[in-house]
Amino acid sequence: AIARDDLFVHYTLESARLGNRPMVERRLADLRGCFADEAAFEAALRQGNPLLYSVSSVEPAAGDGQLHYGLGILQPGKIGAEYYLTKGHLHAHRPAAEIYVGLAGEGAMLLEDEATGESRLVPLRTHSVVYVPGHTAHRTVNTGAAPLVYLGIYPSNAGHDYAPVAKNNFRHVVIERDGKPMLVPREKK
Ligand code: PAN
Ligand code: ZN
Repeated sequence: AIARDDLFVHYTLESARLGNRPMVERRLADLRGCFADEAAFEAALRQGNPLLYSVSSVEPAAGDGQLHYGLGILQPGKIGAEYYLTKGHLHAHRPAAEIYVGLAGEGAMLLEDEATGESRLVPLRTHSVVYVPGHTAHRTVNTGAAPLVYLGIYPSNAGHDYAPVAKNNFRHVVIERDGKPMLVPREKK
């Protein structure tokens, strides 16, 4: 049977930690290559190596039909005009979809269809749910001034494949323009 502390898990929005599960922390230096403005990235890194996001996960059981979930907290900030973001990934099991539930703060999901390259920017905020289809690279961005807290729920066999995004990044970037988030094509290097 599934352990009792995997049946009921408490979290707070402050720590955004699921029970006592370990938190995976991603700092600025871990995001090398993700931001469009490399000079702004190196300049920010010379000032320090802040925590950008952390995720704690609950994995009650593996196998057909089972679910895993993770609680993420993404800090507000920008590198150049580009909002703080997660690395982003495809699921190793490509058909695996995911549900994101916004719990606090204001942000968005950048979705990119692996087959067509079509990009979409979908708001992620309190009292909203985002459906991430299978075969879709997904990245979370914080477009607000407060931490963005969200829950991601996915099939236990989804897995993470970071390699395609690490190699090609996303085709679009989410930047602030006139105080508002905007999706623009990434400039070719
Ligand atoms: C999320 C992500 C979380 C961190 O739980 O793993 O937001 O983003 P990266 O994994 O891209 O660093 C999820 O989508 N799980 O499948
Ligand atoms: Zn995912």
